[in-house]
Amino acid sequence: MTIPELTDVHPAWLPPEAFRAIGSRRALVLGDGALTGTVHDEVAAACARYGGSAERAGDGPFDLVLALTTAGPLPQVAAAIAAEAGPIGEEGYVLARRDGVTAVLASDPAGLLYGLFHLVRLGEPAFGAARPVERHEPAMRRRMLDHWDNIDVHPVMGQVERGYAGGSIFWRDGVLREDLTRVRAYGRLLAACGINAVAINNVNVHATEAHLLTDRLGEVAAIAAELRPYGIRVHVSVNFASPMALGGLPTADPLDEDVRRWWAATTARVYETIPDFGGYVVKADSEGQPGPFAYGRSHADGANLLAGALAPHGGVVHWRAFVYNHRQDWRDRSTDRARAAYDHFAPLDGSFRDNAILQVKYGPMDFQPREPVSPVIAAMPETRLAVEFQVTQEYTGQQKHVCYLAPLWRELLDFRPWGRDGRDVADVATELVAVSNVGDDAYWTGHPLAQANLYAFGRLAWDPRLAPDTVLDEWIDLTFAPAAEPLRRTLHTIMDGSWRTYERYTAPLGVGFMVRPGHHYGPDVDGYEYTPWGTYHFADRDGVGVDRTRATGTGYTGQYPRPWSDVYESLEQCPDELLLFFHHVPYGHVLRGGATVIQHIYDTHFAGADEVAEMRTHWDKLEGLADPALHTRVQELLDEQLRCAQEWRDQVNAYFFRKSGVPDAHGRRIP
Ligand code: GCV
Repeated sequence: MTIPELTDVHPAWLPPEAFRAIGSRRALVLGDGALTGTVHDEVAAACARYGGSAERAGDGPFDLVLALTTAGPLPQVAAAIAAEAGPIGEEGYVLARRDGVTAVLASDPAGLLYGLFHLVRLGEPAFGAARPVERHEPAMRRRMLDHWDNIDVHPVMGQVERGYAGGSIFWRDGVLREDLTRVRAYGRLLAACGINAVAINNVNVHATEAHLLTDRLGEVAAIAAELRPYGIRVHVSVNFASPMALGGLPTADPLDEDVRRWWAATTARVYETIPDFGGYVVKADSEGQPGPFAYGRSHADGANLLAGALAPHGGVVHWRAFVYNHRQDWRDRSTDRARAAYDHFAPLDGSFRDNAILQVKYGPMDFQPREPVSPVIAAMPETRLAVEFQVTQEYTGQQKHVCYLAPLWRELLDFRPWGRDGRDVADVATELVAVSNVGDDAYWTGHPLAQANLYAFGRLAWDPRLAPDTVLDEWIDLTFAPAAEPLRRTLHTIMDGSWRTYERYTAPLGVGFMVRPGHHYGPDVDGYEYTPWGTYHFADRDGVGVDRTRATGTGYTGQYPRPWSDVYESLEQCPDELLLFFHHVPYGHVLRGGATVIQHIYDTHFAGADEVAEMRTHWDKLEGLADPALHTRVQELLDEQLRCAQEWRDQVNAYFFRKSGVPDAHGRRIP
């Protein structure tokens, strides 16, 4: 296989330079299987560039051995390391260096591939001093990206729903792209950060895309062929009403025998074409998508129908828990969108088949920069759970703003629903899924620095205990290899705290939204206030926030186990950053941090916009240290981020000043 090299696309975290250390070695790659072949081809390509050699057999001497433990006979050093390491788990690998030989060993070829990319991350230090045996195994068995790509260009959403990096890398002008080299290069980038599954189309499955399941299956197979050499399985979003739309049946009732037979036969055909097909993703009874409610059936009935069709082939269904009433009456204060997923799904715990995975957004609302962790995560001990993140920055600056999301994700993964001594979200989830931020843009992600979010998602799905700044360091070292120190320092200065900066200049204290309706970019404090979408802040002249308490509000706090049900219920204990998510308070309410709510709003909005101005100054100083085109692109985007942050600052401050009449304690200008 030729290693994909693209001249018109930024190499992201795999520039040729990242392979220098490996490419100058005498390497042996041992073992069978297609992925072992990929490992060999990667090493051989690096060696062709940097003067090393890559063998598949021979006596050596070798200074790098990448081998399956089942391959024989292993060189002596590798055999000794294998004996010391003992059994190695699925997709895992061990790494050690002794007697001048660096060895990566795995029991399956996928592990070898991940081990190779670990060597790439280490670079020259992998070939320096002796290293004891290190074991690496993924925390999550599936580490998946969902693409919200359409085949056709949607009149409102464009081609990629909530995509900020151009068109789809899969389709163009309504047909599969002729040259899929970029898809293969994408697979390579994903494998290098640990991703092993991709759902290729939007969860809102429109008429054209529904056909990927049947007469356009060849396109799925072609994409799968590009991703397979990098260990990535392809999944497809399906429309629950497919038996009617594609099969001509009068119903899509999950308990109907003909419907069952249709899904079984259709799924069997999928597997005849793509034997390693991953499975289906379903958004049902949500934002206009069809689902089991139409037939008076439950979501377990719906999910189990598809799980049943997939089970004989080893596939899985990802069934999304994002189910709520998007036609709510804003006058009705008793309906609370935040409650919806728990109310629908918690009673169904234990009734899903083994190969049905409930995919839950990290928060109860919708990918806001600050939300409490979804209570569904603690409520379904008998159900396999995937937690869903949003790498695409729908609500976090749309890849025009720098917003490094790993610190947010780490907070979510570290959250302990049962309190200090209980398990955390990373322990409870069996999988992590995220909406991809990639398109046909020359930097993959629109904003060049948004690449770091994609990289960090993969790394955290592999190891949720990694520190965000360590992951950022990895990304910097690979992407800007070799990274000059001022560049590294400045990127940290700009990116480490960028999510908190974004939070400061947008909706305050966890209340969320306040974005322009529809496209969700930029401020509009009342944009959603009198709409059916269920995303309100209830600001009036006296106060702001949503009362979700049991005592006087919607009762949402009761969906959490102790201690959080009590902590969130209590005005005194509720964390400041979530105060307005849980409570409606007067503007003069004093936060745990000491400021009043209104003064906090003013202070954070002034501070957030100032921080963006500082980012801009820091970035300017890098001229000459980063690639000129990349430097200019980031500079232009920082101009836009600054403009937008100032707009947020002024709108939010002016809005609350006008509502409350309370002046800023520091006398700053509020328009
Ligand atoms: C794909 C939000 C987004 C929608 C998205 C939906 C979902 O509402 O704005 O574009 O639909 O989430 O996650 O299904």
